[in-house]
Amino acid sequence: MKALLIVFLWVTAVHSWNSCSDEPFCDRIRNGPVIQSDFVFSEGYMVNPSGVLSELIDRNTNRTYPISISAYEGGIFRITANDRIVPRVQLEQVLDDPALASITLTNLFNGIQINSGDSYAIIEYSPFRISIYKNYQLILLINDQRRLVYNSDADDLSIAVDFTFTDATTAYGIPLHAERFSLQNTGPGGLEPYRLYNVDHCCYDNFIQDSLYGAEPVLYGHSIRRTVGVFWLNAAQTFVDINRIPYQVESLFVSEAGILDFFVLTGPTFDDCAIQYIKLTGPAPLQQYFTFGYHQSRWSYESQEDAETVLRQLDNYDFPVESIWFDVDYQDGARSFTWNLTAFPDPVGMQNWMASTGRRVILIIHPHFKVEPGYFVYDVASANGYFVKNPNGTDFVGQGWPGDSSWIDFLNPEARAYISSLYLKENFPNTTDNVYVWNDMNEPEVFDGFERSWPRDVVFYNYTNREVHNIFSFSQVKGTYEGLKARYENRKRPYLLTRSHFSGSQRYTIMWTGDNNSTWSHLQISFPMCLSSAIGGISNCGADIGGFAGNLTDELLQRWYQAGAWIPFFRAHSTRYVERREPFLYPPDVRTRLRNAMRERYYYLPLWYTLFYEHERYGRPVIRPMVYHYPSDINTHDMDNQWLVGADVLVCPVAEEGVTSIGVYFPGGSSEVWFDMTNNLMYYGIGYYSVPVTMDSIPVFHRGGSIIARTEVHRPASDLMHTDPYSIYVFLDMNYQASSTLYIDDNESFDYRDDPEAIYPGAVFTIDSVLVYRPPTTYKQAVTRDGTKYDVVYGDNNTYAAIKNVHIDVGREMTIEFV
Ligand code: NBV
Repeated sequence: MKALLIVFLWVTAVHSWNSCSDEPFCDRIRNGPVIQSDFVFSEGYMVNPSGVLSELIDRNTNRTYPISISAYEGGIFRITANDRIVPRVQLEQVLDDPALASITLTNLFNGIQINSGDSYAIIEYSPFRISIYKNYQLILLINDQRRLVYNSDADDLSIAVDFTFTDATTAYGIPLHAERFSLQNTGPGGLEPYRLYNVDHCCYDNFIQDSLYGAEPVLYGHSIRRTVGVFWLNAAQTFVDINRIPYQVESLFVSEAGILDFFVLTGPTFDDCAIQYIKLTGPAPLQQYFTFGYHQSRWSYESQEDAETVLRQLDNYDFPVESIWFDVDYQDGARSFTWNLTAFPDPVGMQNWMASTGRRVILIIHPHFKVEPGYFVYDVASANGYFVKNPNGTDFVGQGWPGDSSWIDFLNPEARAYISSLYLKENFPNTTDNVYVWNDMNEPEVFDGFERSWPRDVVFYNYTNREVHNIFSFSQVKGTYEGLKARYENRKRPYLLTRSHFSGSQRYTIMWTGDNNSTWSHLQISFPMCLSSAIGGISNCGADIGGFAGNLTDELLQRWYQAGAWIPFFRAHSTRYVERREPFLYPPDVRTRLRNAMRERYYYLPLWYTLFYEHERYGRPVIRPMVYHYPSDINTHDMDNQWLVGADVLVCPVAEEGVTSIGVYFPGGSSEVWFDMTNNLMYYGIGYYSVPVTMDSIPVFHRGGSIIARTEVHRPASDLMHTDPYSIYVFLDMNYQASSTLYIDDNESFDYRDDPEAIYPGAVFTIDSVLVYRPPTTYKQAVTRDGTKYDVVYGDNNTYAAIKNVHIDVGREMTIEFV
């Protein structure tokens, strides 16, 4: 008998996160009737060496705003219009002191033209509009749709501008969202705009425009011909609409407060734009070598015994690891800068023991402090007015880990300096030289607030939360970084992880994508999230390996480790509410695969280190979407399920269950060849290809024309690898050429900045093998500069020619010639 069951489902959206329609300022500007504004750029301008100053006149209100248009080095324009009526925050501290460029000015019929290098801006007086040109091509229109809004009433400080990327078919950037790399169309009647307002948004859904933990308001428009960027320097709640129409991307930025202040990154390539953005907001300083290894975390390792057992077990089972992370439970009643000495009877002993094994201790520190007279931080902060305030001037109190809590006003330099000083060894009891930091819950988060956030009218040093919300964490991590630097008397590079971030945070910290779920979908979304973060200036990004919330299958965990090994920040972390999942807890076959994934990471530590060094020096992101290096190949434009580490390593993770093959896109056309060194296979730049996969690994390919130096001796931690030999793999391109850079230094100090050619006494750099892929079949010997000869052997159907088990010193100038 068949039964027909009809089920009606009513799904009511649980709407706990604000979107534009819930925010009156945005609803009015974006969803209300479009009122074309009427601004005029005054002809009475003044010229200076790098720009023009004038007045912007709102003809509807007759208010005037001082406006400047200036050029910065490297192809960047900045437009700033300030407010005379209501003093407003200017975010100069976010910038890394970018250098101004010189301009020349030409008068036009209804405006002026400002030239800088190969770019120029045409400013039309009335109606006010700016057109940006690069190499005589129009690339961006500002206020073309006359959506410019500048509200200057005490109860409404909102601003808005429309941008039209006149040569663009896709849009990227404005992290952090749980979204594909290529942004979706939003617009009235369609999706809500992307929101930038730092909030704790645990276990977020995917493919949404909701805001998450951090905000980098930089948007890129891209076509096969060019990339153009807009960096919206505003720390207030902001909504961004994207409208992809044929050959153009229209965008509307709406902010709740702040001045009108934005930069145009004129490109013309993706690479140029990313570098221009880093010129403005600064590169991430090179982290210590150990930071690129594997990190073990969980909320929480609740006792010293627990933590020590975890590390011992990792060692017993031969898993390499760099650090153990201590979540809130190490503290005494969630008071920052204290220890729970019952659960951790000998923190110093524990730290020293971990140091003796080459491992670091990472401690969580929150921005909220227990309201408790007698707690030393509370006493100092409350007596000196270091906490953020209610509008009536009293300390703002909300619920945090320790119950009633108040939050440090990190925008107040004195308050920030006080907290910085607490990181000094003498002020942080029971800590040793072996401590680094993790700043959590710094959106900031308050348990009893709407969206777990503060009221907008909480008062900072100078401004309200409404105006500076998104730079709270930026200001905190600046203080933490400075505190750690002082703690180590400048000897060691600080290491710091933050959950919340803003443009420029990369100068102080690395970040992670917050509380994700242990699902395939969250594994998949972690790739575009970190790729977007990378073009938003923070390359050192990672997602909790295995996912934070929920239990997961062994298969998903293995795939997560395999993929995570190719994302900069490689840390397993989970909530206390899920089963323990340290790698040694699994059956032998799973353990082997997890270990292999981790070892793969360690083989490539020299690559990660080199790329982050180059990032600091040149500004390029470290992980890159395919479109970054193949901008004119339209197939790459929406691609985010595979990515490039640097320019030369192509990673194609398996992020679906039960898969036996995956489609890999090999870019570059007939001039490129990609090498699979696990299976000794070559793929030409042929487009999509179905590559077989097993549970044992994920496909990774090396670009012909590159060289990779791997460290292949298995060690418990990276500290123990510093004198290990390099194995060199040379992947010849179609012209039988290859070149790359390997960067080496002392792994922890700042000395590399003083002398790029520094010699590190005692350092040993040797090579134990050289494999040349796609070799001519005529090689017989390899001869070093000093005349030593080694026999060449051919491997696997002549896929490579090699010298193996050699010991060649490369600590001085060296050549190895295959003849
Ligand atoms: O400190 C506990 C967690 C932490 O494990 C996680 O990584 C953070 O994203 N933390 C959030 C606070 C959770 C508050 C409910």
